[in-house]
Amino acid sequence: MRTQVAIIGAGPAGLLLAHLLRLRGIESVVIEARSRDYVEHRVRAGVLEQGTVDTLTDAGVGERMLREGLVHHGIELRFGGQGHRIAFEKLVPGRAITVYGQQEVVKDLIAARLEAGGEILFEVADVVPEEFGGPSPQVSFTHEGERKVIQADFIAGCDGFHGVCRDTIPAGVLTFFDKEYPFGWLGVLADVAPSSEELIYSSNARGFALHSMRSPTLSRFYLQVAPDEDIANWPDDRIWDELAARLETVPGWSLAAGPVLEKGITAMRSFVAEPMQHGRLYLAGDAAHIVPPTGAKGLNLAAFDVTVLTEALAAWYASGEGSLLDGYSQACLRRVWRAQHFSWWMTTLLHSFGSYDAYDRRLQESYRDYVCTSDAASTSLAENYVGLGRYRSPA
Ligand code: RFL
Ligand code: PHB
Repeated sequence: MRTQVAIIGAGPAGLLLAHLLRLRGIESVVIEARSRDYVEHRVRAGVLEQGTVDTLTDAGVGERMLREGLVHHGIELRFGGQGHRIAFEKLVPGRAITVYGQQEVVKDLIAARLEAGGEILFEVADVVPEEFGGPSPQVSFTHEGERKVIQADFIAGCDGFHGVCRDTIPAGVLTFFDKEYPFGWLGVLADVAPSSEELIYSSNARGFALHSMRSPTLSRFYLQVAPDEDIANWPDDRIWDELAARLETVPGWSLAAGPVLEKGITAMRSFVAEPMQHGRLYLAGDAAHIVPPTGAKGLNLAAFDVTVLTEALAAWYASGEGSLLDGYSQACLRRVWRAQHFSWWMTTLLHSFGSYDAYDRRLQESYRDYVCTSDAASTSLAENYVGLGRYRSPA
């Protein structure tokens, strides 16, 4: 099999890259370890920045998102028995977020690719990116019981944090930056109308809770839990009791409960691999960097990486000009690090840390008070949350 770009991973990064490349007349083959059904039903992110919405819309895959996505002009923070709205329309006029499930983005991208006659090979195994140090990289893998090889000009490693691409880069080439947090998130999808029009990020002595949503009839929640927590310890009644205890902190507000459709626990981690490329292998999305979900940045960063990579590959195919490809990592990392800082900062602001002493807790309270009462501090939160335009390294 021969193609121009071999794309490993059919998450948002790999699928969007394949779609953007096709719009530029560049061929690719996407290979994915899981089944189509699995990737289309994996519940994950929900918040799209304006820039991500614009990218999907401009690429012709935003029609359902524009119809079904929920546009939000603010979020609520709840601390100390009070709610405080971060009003995007006032602090960052003209910018908003769209709440639309990641698996819906994935479904839309898969549908667009298959409709255009593009190829996605699902349920591949033993994937090995090879020869990317030279001009003729290839990817070998097993599909339908047969060993196969894709020969390509370039390999895009879009295989997520636990993928194989990053680890095939020779030792010593990459530098890793890593931080683990002393908690995880228990995520819950519930068949109940949201109790709030906007997202609520709430924190009290019991810990952090987030009320999000997927549609007018589906709610999404997260609870801070121990990093090694066993989901078996969280029967549905306990989840609703704990959500109520952490969210019903504002007088007169109550949480509606309903059937739990899905629940799972995710560890919280920050990670960056630098540079995001080696030879003709380019890492994009979670394969290169992850953030704790508190700032809702992971999917948005993945979308940004692949727009940069598309432009660089298009320039190379148009004229053989390689400077954008050489500068790919640098062009992405400035935004990556802004999102790293923002996600760490939101996480630190909103969670309970067992290691905190009385002094640390007073500092955290002071910062929460500042964010809720200073326009300068809440504008900083708002502009990072909605996403910083086309924030990238100067050429
Ligand atoms: P993905 O989505 O992990 O896709 C990688 C794909 O590669 C496949 N794969 C392989 N395929 C072939 N060969 C191999 N050897 C392979 N190994 C793996 C995998 O099966 C998979 O299909 O990475 P990608 O495309 O970079 O996308 C990144 C996003 O998924 C991620 O950053 C976000 O989900 C993070 N995130 C959020 N991001 C936001 O922007 N806004 C949010 O509101 C938000 N909330 C969240 C989140 C992530 C969460 N979890 C579960 C980690 C909330 C949560 C709870
Ligand atoms: C979600 O709806 O899944 C979601 C929203 C906001 C976050 C993280 C996840 O910060």
